[in-house]
Amino acid sequence: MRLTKKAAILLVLLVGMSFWTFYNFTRFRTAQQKSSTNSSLNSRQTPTSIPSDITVIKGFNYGYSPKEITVKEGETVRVRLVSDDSPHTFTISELGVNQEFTWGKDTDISFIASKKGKFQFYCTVPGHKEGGMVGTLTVD
Ligand SMILES: [Cu+2]
Repeated sequence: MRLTKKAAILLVLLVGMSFWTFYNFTRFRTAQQKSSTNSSLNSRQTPTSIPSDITVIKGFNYGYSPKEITVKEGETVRVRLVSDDSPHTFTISELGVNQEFTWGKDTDISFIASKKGKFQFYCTVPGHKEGGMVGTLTVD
């Protein structure tokens, strides 16, 4: 009877210790996982990332990609102009936009879509517009 009691106490102690060890191990693992999640979050925020409200437009001989953009009236339109090759311009006569951009020098511009309508954007470099370097900005 006394022996059984001793054995029971011993058993409770053993089980308790096992749980304690397992609990600490789990806590340690969780902390490790948390810190690795944080560091991967930080590395994702690179300074070269493009803000989501900037539309990237590529200019090439002879066209734009994309060649159709739709915005809301009154919106501030932010565009990053990227040239694949030679100098080009991004020009919208009706909205007073005329920006030159060239290879290796991405150029950010912003303008207000002040009136509704469909406006042609084009390149003023001689021969480019005629070659097909045109696009359409739709203001709803
Ligand atoms: Cu051009």
